[in-house]
Amino acid sequence: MTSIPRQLLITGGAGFIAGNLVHHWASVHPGDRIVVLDALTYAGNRATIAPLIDADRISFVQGDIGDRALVDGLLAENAITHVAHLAAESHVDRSITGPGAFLATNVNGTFTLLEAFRAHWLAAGSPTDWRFLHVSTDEVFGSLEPGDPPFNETTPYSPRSPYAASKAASDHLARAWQHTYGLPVLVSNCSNNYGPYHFPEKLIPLTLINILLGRPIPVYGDGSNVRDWLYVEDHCRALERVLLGGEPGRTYCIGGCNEVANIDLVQILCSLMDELAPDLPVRPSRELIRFVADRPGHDRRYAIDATRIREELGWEPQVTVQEGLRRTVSWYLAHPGWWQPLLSADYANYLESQYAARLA
Ligand code: NAD
Ligand code: TDX
Repeated sequence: MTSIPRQLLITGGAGFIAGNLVHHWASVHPGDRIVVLDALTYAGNRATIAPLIDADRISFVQGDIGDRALVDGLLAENAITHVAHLAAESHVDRSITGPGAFLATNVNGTFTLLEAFRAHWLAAGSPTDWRFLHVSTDEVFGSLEPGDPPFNETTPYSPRSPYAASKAASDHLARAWQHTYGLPVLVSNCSNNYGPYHFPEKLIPLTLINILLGRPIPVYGDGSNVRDWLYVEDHCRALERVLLGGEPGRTYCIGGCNEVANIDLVQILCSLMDELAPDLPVRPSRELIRFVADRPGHDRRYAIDATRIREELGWEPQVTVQEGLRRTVSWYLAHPGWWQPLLSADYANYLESQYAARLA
């Protein structure tokens, strides 16, 4: 374990996973100083961490990870010793219609952050207990067919969407900065997350909100594509283990061991909503399911073998998919004040651009 107290920079902290990580870290390590850097793109929501900002438990800086002067100042002024880098463009469908932002943030933004942290680390005399955790995805490994063994840390990279390619590029940069400059960098590759504060463009929150609004639930293709679902708090606990106990230069695969076909997942969500939501415009909710045109290049299946992080760092998921989905449904039902403001004109335009043709 690295020394305390730590000054931790969390990039993308107004987003889904990093927002959960901010809450987790503030509660488990109250002595650490937490600084969040987030550009507040469409996916960033200050409300996710507002109680911590307003209570002066964390510092919030609105800005771009690609702004070198801003990042240099922030690292120096806050004497940052640890970075958890999660800021990214994260949605595969958006990467298909507009890949430019993915290269700007995921590739160039990560490059800028690595260079800024390297200069800051060198100026401090290259401390051995500082850390930079680059958070990535299982999508860099490509697509599995049914029966293939799950991805692990030795699986060759084979990204197939613009999003996955941009994340793969950033993973290579992170590892190269460790190998060449000795920067204490760690990389993690995780499977699909779900839970509170998830932006309603992704399958699970989109399904829940469409059910609440009585809108069609779009299932791509025949719904047989498989994802390995991990409750976001389990991911946060894994990131904590990697940041504090992982070996620089090493990669850790993180996954839920919860492979579910999309159509089965949507059916479970419909049943949970029918059970837990008091008033629904359409009941049973499964009547809203529509099979629509497939995502171009849609990866068939993802699955992670998390043996390394279990054996070396003692992590394993604590929340089953049944329990996690129930918690997630309950959270969205209890927090309309979080998600209703997200249903803006921009969001409506996004849905229109994605689904108008597919649902016609
Ligand atoms: P998200 O889209 O919910 O949040 C991303 C955050 O980054 C937003 O708050 C956004 O405002 C911020 N951001 C975007 N561009 C920025 C920039 N240039 N400068 C500063 N901030 C910027 O994403 P997420 O789903 O929480 O994913 C977080 C990270 O975890 C990403 O790196 C993603 O690749 C990785 N990941 C996600 C999943 C998943 O299932 N969601 C799984 C594995 C890995
Ligand atoms: O409306 C939909 N209908 C549908 O069938 C949407 C939005 C998705 N899908 C399918 C596509 C996928 O097979 O559901 C599955 C999950 O889709 P997303 O929620 O968009 O996630 P995915 O593309 O698997 O990527 C997610 O997990 C890996 C995150 O968005 C990435 O950031 C992460 O790296």
